[in-house]
Amino acid sequence: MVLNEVTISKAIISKYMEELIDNTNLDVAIAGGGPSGITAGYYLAKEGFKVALFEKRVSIGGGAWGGGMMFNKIVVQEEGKKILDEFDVNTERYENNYYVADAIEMITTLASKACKSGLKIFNLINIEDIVIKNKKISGIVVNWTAAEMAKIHVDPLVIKSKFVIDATGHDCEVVKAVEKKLGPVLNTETGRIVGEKPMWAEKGEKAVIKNTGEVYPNLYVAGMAANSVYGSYRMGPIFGGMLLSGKKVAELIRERLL
Ligand code: 48H
Ligand code: FE2
Repeated sequence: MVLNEVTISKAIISKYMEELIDNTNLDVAIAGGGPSGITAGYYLAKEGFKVALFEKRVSIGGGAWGGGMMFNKIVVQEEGKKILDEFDVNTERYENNYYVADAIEMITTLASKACKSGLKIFNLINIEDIVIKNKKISGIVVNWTAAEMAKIHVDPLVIKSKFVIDATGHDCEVVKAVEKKLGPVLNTETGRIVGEKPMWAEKGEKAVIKNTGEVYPNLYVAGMAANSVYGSYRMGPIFGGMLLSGKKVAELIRERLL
């Protein structure tokens, strides 16, 4: 077979464009491909909803790749282990209720299962703003990460979505965009982003589940972003809360979509 470089280029361009167009009208748009975003995407896609995840970096996995201080292991507790079991990620018991997993195995397995369940992942795309109509979120505003990095003024495109999940981690970028544009309209104590508290693993892990929810009409927050928005503690490299938060947000949105 004689390989034609132009055919290879055309295959990539046409397939990508086809999928991008197919994902311009979504049930759920997920901002951020860390463990909470991927988990949410997996459960929603498995239910048959039209869901796409947008990740600004080249690789998904967020803060999980480096484990704790670049020792690429993560810890989960009993409840978190149950989710890793569902995904078939190996865990090893460490003392009573602690389980250790390989960070690389966890991310690659979550990502693989999520893609196979029907989640469409777009990398290298930054969610820079949101669409708000009649005091409700109705879409996301996207642009190439490269455009943002190069600081070149290129106008973005819009993806329509019934629900949006901010799973952008510590920076809670989507919620930040809402606050910047509309002021104190959030479903928090102050109406604004309260800001993350220092390290307290036990409190942080409990809070992240509780904080997972709707922060503005049709905008949900999950994972570390939930603790930043509601002003709760950080928890360090224990990831059960991220997985459980991803599952919880999927369940909450599922109820709204049925
Ligand atoms: C598109 C974006 C944008 C944007 C950011 O940080 P993450 O891993 O987030 P979580 O919440 O799934 O997991 C948090 C965990 O990694 C962590 O940091 C923990 C447990 N910390 C505890 C502690 O004490 O520090 O992933 C977020 C992802 C990243 O991949 C970003 O690149 C991406 O979101 N992202 N994607 N558009 N505007 N902003
Ligand atoms: Fe972190």
